[in-house]
Amino acid sequence: MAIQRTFSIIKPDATKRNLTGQIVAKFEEAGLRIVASKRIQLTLAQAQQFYGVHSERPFFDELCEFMISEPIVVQVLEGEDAIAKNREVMGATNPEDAAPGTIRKEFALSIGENSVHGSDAPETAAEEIAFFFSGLELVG
Ligand code: RTP
Ligand code: MG
Repeated sequence: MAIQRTFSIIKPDATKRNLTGQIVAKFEEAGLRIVASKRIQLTLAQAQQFYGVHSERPFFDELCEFMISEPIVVQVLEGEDAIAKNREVMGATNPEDAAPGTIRKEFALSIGENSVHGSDAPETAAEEIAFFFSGLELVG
C-alpha cells in the first residue's frame, strides 16, 4: 500500500473538553504523521457546504449547528494506507459500536458528538483537503 493522505477534523465536543493532544497522540501512535494542522471556527455556510452530501439526512441541521458550536482542528494525516488506518483509529460512528481503544470509544459523547471526522475514500480525501488547505500549507 502506498503512502496516502487523509483529512481529519477534531470536532467541537473534543476541542471543548481539551482533548486535542490526546487525539493527536492516537494518530501518531498509529503511524500517521500530521502534515498540516490549524484551529478554525466554521461558519454555518461552510459547515453546510462541507456536509452537503448529508443535506437530506434528518440529522443535517443538528450536525451543522454542532460543528459551528466551538472551534475545530482540521488536519491532514499522512501515512501507509492512511484513509483506512485513520478510520480504524477513529472507530465506528456510534461510540456504542466502537472497538476498545478507538478514539470514539474513549472520547465520543454520542453518535453525533463523536469527536472526530475522517475522509472515507481517496476522492473525498482530496476534496476535503482542498476545501480547507492550500498546497503551501501541506508540508510533508
Ligand atoms: P465522519 O464523516 O464524521 O468521519 O463520520 P462517519 O463517516 O463515521 O459518519 P457519517 O455517516 O459520514 O456521518 C457524518 C457525521 O454525522 C453525524 N451523525 N449523526 N444523529 C445521527 O444519527 C447521526 N448520524 C451521523 C456524526 O457526527 C457523523 O460523524
Ligand atoms: Mg463520513
